[in-house]
Amino acid sequence: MKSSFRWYGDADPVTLDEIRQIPGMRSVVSAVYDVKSGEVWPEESIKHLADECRAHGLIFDVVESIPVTEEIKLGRPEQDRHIANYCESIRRCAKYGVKCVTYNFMPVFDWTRTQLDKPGADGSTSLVMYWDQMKGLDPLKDDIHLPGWDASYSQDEVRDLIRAYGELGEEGLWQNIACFLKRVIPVAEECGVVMAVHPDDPPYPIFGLPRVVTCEENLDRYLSIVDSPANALCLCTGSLGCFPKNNIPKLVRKYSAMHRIGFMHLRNVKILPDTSFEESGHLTRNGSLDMNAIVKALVETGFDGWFRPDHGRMIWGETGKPGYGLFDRALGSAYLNGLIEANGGTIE
Ligand SMILES: [Mn+2]
Repeated sequence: MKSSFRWYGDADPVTLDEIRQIPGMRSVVSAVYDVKSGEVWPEESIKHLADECRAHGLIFDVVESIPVTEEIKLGRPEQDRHIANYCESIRRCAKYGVKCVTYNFMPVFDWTRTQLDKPGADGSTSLVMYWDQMKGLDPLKDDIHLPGWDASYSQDEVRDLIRAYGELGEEGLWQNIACFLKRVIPVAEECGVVMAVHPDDPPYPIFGLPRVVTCEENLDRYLSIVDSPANALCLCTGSLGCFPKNNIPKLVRKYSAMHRIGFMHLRNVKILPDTSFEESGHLTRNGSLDMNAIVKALVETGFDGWFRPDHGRMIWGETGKPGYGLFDRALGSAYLNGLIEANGGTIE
C-alpha cells in the first residue's frame, strides 16, 4: 500500500522537506485552497502542487478534498453548474497525475468537535467531542461557534441552511447524492481517478442535520448507486469508529475485498461511556479501535491504495493546525509501517 501524508500547501507550517524524511513516505495529499468552492480549480495551481511535491521527491496523487457545495447537496439552482465545474476539476487534476479524489457529503459542517486542545494525562493535547459541551445548544436559536466550523457563514446563513436540510431530509439528501454520483463517476472512470467518499464525522445526526455516510447499510447503498470501482470509500477508521456499532476491522475487510476502498485514514479514537469521544494516540491500547486488526484486514485482502495517519495529537510543544502537526502524525506513520511490515504487507 502507498504511504501518504496530508499537506496544506505553502501555508502549512509542516514542510515537504520534513514530510519526505518520514520513513516510507511516498505521496502527498493536498488540495487547491485559494478557489471559492463550486468554481473550477485553475490548472496552474494544480501544476504548482505537483511540481513542488516532485521537487521534494514526493508524488501529489491524492486530492483531499474537492468540496461538494451546499448547492449540490441541497439540489439548489446552482447544482448543475457546480457539478459541471466539479467534473472539470477532476479532469484537470488527472492531467497532473492525481489518481484519487477524496470528498464528503456532510451537510453544512465537516467534522464536529467541541474542543481542539484538550490536555491529556501525558500533557499532549487533542481534539474531542464532549456531549456535555454540546448540551442545550440550539443552532436555530443560539449563536454557536464550535471550533473548526466554517466561519464564512453568518449565524443567519447557518440557520437557513439547517432549515433547508431539515426540509430536504435523509431521502432528499440521497437523491442529491445519486444525482452527483451519476454525473461525476463516469468522468472519474474516463480519467482513471478513484472517487473516495469520507464518512460523516461523527457518523450520526448533529443538530438534526441529515447524515447518511455513517454505517454498513448506508455504505452499501452509497456504493450501489453507481456500481463502479471509481465509486469508492475513503474509509476513515476514526470517523466511523466513534459509533460503537461500526465494527471497523470487519468493514475494512469487507470493502477492501470488494476493491471499494480508495484511501484509508488510519487513526484511533477513544469512545467514552456516554459516546463522547477523544482523538487518541494511534496505538491500539490508547483508544477503542484494534489498529492491528485493521491493518491485518488490509494486508490480507491485498489493499494497494493509499493510507495516511489521520489526525495526530499535539506533542513536544509543537504548535500549528490542530490535528495536523508533524510529530504525532509522523509517529502514527511509523507505527502503521510497523504493523504493515509485521503483517507481511508491503509499503510501496
Ligand atoms: Mn478522516
